[in-house]
Amino acid sequence: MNRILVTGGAGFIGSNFVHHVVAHTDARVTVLDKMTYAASRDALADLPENRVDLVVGDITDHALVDDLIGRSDAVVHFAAESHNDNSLADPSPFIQTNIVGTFTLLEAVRRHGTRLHHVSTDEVYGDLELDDPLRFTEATPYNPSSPYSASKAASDHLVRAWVRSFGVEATLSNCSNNYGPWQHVEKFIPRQITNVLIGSRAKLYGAGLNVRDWIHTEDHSSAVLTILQHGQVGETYLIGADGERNNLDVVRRILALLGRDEDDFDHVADRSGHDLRYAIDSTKLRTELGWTPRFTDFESGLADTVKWYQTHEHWWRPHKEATEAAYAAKGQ
Ligand code: NAD
Ligand code: TDX
Repeated sequence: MNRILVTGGAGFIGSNFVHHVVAHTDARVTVLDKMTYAASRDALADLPENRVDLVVGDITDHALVDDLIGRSDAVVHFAAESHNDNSLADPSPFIQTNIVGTFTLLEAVRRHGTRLHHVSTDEVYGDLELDDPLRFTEATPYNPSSPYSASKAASDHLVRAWVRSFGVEATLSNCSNNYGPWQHVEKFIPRQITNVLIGSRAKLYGAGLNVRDWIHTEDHSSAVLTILQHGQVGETYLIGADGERNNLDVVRRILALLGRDEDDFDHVADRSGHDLRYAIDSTKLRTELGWTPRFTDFESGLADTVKWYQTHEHWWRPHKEATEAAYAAKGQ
């Protein structure tokens, strides 16, 4: 795999993956990214020009996608509309990018016989009770709750159908909640950190008892590269690092790291259809492909992330005001 096409490679997780590929392989990377509000050129800025190039374009553009895939040995597909709250406000771009975009890529890899890895989310499985002893596995039935997770579920089904019906050489992964540098301030952890940094208060949806299974984005990248290199075509792998925390605990930890009182947050309007708990059992990936996460100390990963936002205000500040205005309009 000398030439890898990374869709959505200017986003939070995609850009981390591009850095990971440059550091751990000899491959050349082409990023295909529409450069939506969620993309960042800065996140790719310090990469060697002879290893990485950026094509600004849309994954629903058949001709462009066909041309780029015809010149690639493998495609890693991160491009998506990724924020649940946005999907509740306007589902339309989620249908277009996440479903039609994935269909467009599938037709091109089918024509060219190109290896595909499809990046998805644990949200396709719906949610768990707080005291459910079982976690999500590759056998858990699909039960998505939001327009975002339903669009990702649809994209997963398309990939599986193209594997079975057309022999497309694809693998899939469903990962839990990522955190780390370059995550947009609309998402939970960056929103709370930057709220405190601008002198505002953290904002917790509902009672804050919802549980997310946090994984550092660098561990997500190493898992995706492992699956791309060693995964079995047609197989799905769940990616997780045993990082379950409820939102209230995470907010309190951020407040403590920034020297604020542990109750210095507001309870705001809950998300409609808010999933209660996600939890991943990643045994298959660990035992079959030998992957292990490296950033398993969530508290120290969170402390590093807080420091990163403290030193990158020039990057997130331009997005902060509009993001908060949109939340305020919804009572959040
Ligand atoms: P992000 O919103 O930060 O980045 C998405 C990127 O895709 C952006 O750079 C954007 O410009 C690009 N994009 C959007 N529409 C496009 C289009 N039509 N054509 C080309 N590019 C387009 O998202 P993220 O958090 O980095 O998520 C990346 C992938 O990982 C998504 O597929 C998401 O479903 C999946 N995922 C995310 C998480 C998480 O916790 N963030 C967890 C599991 C899986
Ligand atoms: O201000 C907030 N307050 C709050 O309590 C925000 C933005 C969120 N929350 C809650 C909602 C969730 O329970 O925090 C939790 C995490 O919220 P998000 O960061 O929006 O993530 P989530 O909805 O869990 O989805 C994320 O993980 C799975 C990513 O955004 C998805 O792309 C990924 O598929």
